[in-house]
Amino acid sequence: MTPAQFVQETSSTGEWKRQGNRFTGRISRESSSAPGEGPDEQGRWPVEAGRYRLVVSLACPWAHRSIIVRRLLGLEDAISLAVVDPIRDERGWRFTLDPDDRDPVLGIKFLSEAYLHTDPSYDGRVTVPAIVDTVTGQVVTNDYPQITLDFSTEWTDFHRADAPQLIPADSDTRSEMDQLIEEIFRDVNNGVYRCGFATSQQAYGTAYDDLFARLDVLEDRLKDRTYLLGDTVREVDVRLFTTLVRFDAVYHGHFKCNRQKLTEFPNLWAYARRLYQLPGFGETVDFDQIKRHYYVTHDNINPTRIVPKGPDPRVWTA
Ligand SMILES: N[C@@H](CCC(=O)N[C@@H](CS)C(=O)NCC(=O)O)C(=O)O
Repeated sequence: MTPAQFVQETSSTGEWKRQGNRFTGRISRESSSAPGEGPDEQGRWPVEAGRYRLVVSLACPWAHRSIIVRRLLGLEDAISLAVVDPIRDERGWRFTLDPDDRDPVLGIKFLSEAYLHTDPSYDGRVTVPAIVDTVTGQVVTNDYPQITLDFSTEWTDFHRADAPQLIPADSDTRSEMDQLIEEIFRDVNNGVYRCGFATSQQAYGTAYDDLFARLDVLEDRLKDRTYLLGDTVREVDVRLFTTLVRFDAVYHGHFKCNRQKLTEFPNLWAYARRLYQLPGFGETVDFDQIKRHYYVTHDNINPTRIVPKGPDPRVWTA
């Protein structure tokens, strides 16, 4: 069998099995802690503007969700943003885009410092997005699916006046969204990684079939809808967008998701461009960092680390 990019997350039959999220703290309106204090007895950190730092890579689709939602809800002043270098070295994510290679607020050079400060025995992958508490230096959460939901529900006091309702209030629509989120995570968001990190032909083939079967369903769904749940942008649209925007630039070639390009699905392509042109979406996309991250960092898949020149990003705005 070929060597895996991430050995500990690869099954004996070559399937990619993503690690769990180690830090699952919540910043909650219900917290009984006072400002500046740590989590209450139920593990809930207090909502406090200016206290927490969201650490992201602009390349990472999971982090990209949190960047878009923070922007859509107008939380830029309440939750500050730290951006890591898209290229990890053997010590992981680093703050080499900042002066002195150090995050100016947290004072650290590597995200791993915050992980190990919080749990000295941590030996998993150090991942973004992560929310770090600037008072204690601890990682509150790297639980990416919950981070954006909590931005919507727990930070309402700091939302901008016309913030979109990313989570539907109506319970039927909410259930429909939750089911879509699950299917899209399994087959599309994580599906492209299941293709790219598979180390057996069979595991790759299954992931590829699941991915394109799901894209076919979504293509059909979008024939008479502006967004996945109708006329309003929802959390699920953000989650699908961050995979679609990387599709032709990275997943089609690097991860071998190549039955079709995104541009060859008429409805999905029109939908992705519609989102791209909304405030908060296209302006947060950095194709250069996206391509350099994947093609340079996954050197088991791309040992030469050559970054492809195409595709031309101007198709997104044409
Ligand atoms: N926290 C999740 C998802 C976030 C994630 O995978 N982020 C990637 C970047 S897209 C990362 O930080 N990877 C670090 C690494 O592989 O060492 C996980 O552990 O799989």
